[in-house]
Amino acid sequence: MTKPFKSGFITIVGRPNVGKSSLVNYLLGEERVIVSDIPGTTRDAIDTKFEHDGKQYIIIDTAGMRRKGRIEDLTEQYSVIRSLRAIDRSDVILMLIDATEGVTEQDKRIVGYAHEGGKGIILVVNKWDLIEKDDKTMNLFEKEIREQLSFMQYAPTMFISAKTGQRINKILELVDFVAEQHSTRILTSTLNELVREWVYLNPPPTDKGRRLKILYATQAGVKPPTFVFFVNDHELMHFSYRRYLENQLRESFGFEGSPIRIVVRQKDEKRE
Ligand SMILES: Nc1nc2c(ncn2[C@@H]2O[C@H](COP(=O)(O)OP(=O)(O)OP(=O)(O)O)[C@@H](O)[C@H]2O)c(=O)[nH]1
Ligand SMILES: [Mg+2]
Repeated sequence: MTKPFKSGFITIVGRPNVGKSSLVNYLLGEERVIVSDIPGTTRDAIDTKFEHDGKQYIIIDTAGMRRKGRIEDLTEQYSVIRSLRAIDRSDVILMLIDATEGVTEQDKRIVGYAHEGGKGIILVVNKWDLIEKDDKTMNLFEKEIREQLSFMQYAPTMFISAKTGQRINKILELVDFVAEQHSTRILTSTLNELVREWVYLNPPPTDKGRRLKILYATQAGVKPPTFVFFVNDHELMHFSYRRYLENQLRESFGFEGSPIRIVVRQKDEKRE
């Protein structure tokens, strides 16, 4: 039996010269797109279909995006738009970070766009071959990334070399895993059982004598997983409690590499 087609669209993003096209070529096993050490080589977002392990993928190589203020010519503006549209069309984003430069402001902006768009995200540190390392280097680097991109603790990281091929064979496995997490559906009954438990363990604080009540919850969608909590009064849902619920959802279900959304709806209730 063939596995269901899940991992659809992958887009590779990152600043100019980080190695996006090199990675695409390595994954395809051929020199499909142009690689050069001149930043700005790729001008257009190029879609390539390929198969791996009986599964089909479409991978999009994008033009490296520069800092906003420096975008002068129209061709470049157009290629930025194409890169953003490529993100919109994909399920999983491979965000390439240059090991020799660390996370840049531009990286934060691109990854922020993918996060807001609810995309599956993997942080891929490329050019790992250029780093002088000992047994602590990877952990330190990872810690640094987590600090820089504090809003996306959920994204897994990988350390690769698109030049030597180091760990590239693991990328598609991780893409499949994140795509699965990104489209996970939780049974309403399971969800509500857990929500009751979470509220019991940590009841919402009162606000001017009134307490938030969660009446029930349901998953409204996937890609990204979106949860609707029906409550007695939406103004009583504070940021900290929302974060508590998000943490509990992640603890129970993982959703690795995927943002999750929480929507709060007020449900009018008869007075007791
Ligand atoms: N040492 C080393 N060099 C790399 C690696 N990946 C890419 N390069 C080199 O970095 C340069 C840029 O690679 P590209 O793949 O063209 O980079 P890109 O991100 O597609 O660049 P743009 O299309 O200009 O945005 C080339 O000279 C590559 O050979 C790597 O993992 N290690
Ligand atoms: Mg390129």
